[in-house]
Amino acid sequence: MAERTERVLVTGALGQIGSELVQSLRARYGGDHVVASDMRTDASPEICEGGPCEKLDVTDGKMLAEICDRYKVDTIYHLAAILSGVGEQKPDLAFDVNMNGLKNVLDVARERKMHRVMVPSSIAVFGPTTPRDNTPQETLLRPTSMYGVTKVAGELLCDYYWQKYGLDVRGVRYPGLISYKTQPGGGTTDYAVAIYYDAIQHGKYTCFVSEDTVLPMMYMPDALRALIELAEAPGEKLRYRNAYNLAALSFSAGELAASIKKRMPEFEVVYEPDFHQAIADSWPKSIDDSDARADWNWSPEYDLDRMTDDMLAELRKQLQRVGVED
Ligand code: NAD
Ligand code: AKB
Repeated sequence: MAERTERVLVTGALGQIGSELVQSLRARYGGDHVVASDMRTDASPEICEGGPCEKLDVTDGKMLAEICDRYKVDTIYHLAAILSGVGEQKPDLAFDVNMNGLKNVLDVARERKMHRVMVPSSIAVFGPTTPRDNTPQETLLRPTSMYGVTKVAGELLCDYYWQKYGLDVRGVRYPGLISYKTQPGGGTTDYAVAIYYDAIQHGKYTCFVSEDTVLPMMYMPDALRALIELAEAPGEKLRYRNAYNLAALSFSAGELAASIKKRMPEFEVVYEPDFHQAIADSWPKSIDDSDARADWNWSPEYDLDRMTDDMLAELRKQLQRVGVED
């Protein structure tokens, strides 16, 4: 257990990242010290029996403040958001949740002089005019999706609260995240998760981006470790407050399919690109994360083969547990 006694609030805690991050934080700081919150109420027994759980819509600043006061929260991991796919279909909702929700979190933290706020950003901050290979930390940020627009504005807002009020805000630009515990919530990179589910459950998958689409990705254990390591890094070493480029894997949809096919030779994929393709085409293929490596010793552990072995084994167990697979 870490030395400092933290009192943490996780927003969007029932999502792809939150459902796993809550468990990691509770293992580290103690169950009672980590409040899981989401506007949804379908928390798994694992989440709601392991510590406090609250229904919280982050666009409701009053409720957010009330929960922070009740639990004496001093650190927020702000994960509540609308991702790129849903954001293109519901741009007003994406703007409201991603901008007003973030502003509420930053204001509540500043007013209470909280210890720290962690806010994940995304490769969605980049756009078609950004260099697509080995994308640098500091570069053009002119995204074409509503999600990307809110992520750039969110990064700037976090910088502002750090510079103007000294609020200790930290963040990473996550690539697409691949995991087996909770399905992703409506992003462009969701195909890289769905392909594993469909390989096991149906032996075939219809992919919504083309075979040659290359995007940066990361396996969830690396993603969780990155956020916690950054949160615990000495502040004086951090040159960027929101947010650090992070890299782990870069592969095409075809290469991902091939890594599954190597282990399941009967597996078939067809490619039927839809509206997600334009978003994917506006994002980088690979990321330069040398600043994260230099400032807080970031280093990923999983390559594509190791991730595929783990995903297939863990997902099979998971699906058997819930009775979907024999
Ligand atoms: P997700 O969609 O899986 O989960 C988001 C959660 O937020 C959901 O449980 C949803 O119910 C909740 N939510 C939505 N609106 C809310 C509101 N108004 N109030 C409270 N809760 C609300 O998302 P995720 O993948 O867990 O992403 C978490 C963060 O990480 C987001 O900021 C996202 O932009 C960022 N990120 C994720 C990825 C990825 O691949 N998963 C990649 C880059 C960045
Ligand atoms: C999405 O596809 O929207 C997310 C992301 C990369 O931010 N997975």
